[in-house]
Amino acid sequence: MSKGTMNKIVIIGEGRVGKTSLTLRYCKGEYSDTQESTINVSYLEKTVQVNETDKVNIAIWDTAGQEKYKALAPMFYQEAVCAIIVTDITFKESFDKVKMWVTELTSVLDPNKLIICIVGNKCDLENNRQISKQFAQEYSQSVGAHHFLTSAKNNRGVDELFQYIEILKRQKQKKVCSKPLIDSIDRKQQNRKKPCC
Ligand SMILES: Nc1nc2c(ncn2[C@@H]2O[C@H](COP(=O)(O)OP(=O)(O)O)[C@@H](O)[C@H]2O)c(=O)[nH]1
Ligand SMILES: [Mg+2]
Repeated sequence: MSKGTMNKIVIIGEGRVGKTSLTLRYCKGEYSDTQESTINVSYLEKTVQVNETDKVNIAIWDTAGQEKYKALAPMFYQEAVCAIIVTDITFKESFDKVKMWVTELTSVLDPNKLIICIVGNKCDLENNRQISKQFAQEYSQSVGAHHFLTSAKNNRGVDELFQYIEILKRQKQKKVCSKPLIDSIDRKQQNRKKPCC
């Protein structure tokens, strides 16, 4: 069995959107309606068996979401393979800073390697929805991000989100790895075209 690598995932978004709840739901299978505010940064790990031979270790870095986290920005983001930007579908202002986060993330991390997911959490509160699915989906696409709907409360879409991140990560790695391979194939072909002697 392979030893497994560590994948850093950062989870960002406004306060009270459900960042900590999603992290706890995924890593510990726990949920609380009276989840206390996170102070500064917290960190949880989970080992996921991807198939019979592969497992991955995921480290989720959770923030307080307030201005405080800005001071940590570059170090906080460093080496993240994925950023999850959480919004609350019942609170449209939770989408206001999404663009700023995308800009900040892509200025610190290589956009070719980074996976960005924009999550609409609290989808159990469909009747109070303020952010349309179509808007969130189109916006996510326009910034090269992937859109997901979750409910940490009802445990909907949470495992799927993290499973999908693993699939996206593998796809990205293949693309990044295949580029030099394509370059080298190109070079070989060019060399072949050269007239001999
Ligand atoms: N209805 C509903 N409430 C949620 C959900 N996720 C989190 N909450 C609640 O929203 C509040 C803020 O959650 P929390 O995880 O602390 O948000 P954070 O500040 O972004 O970390 C808490 O009262 C949670 O119980 C969800 O999926 N559905
Ligand atoms: Mg929190």
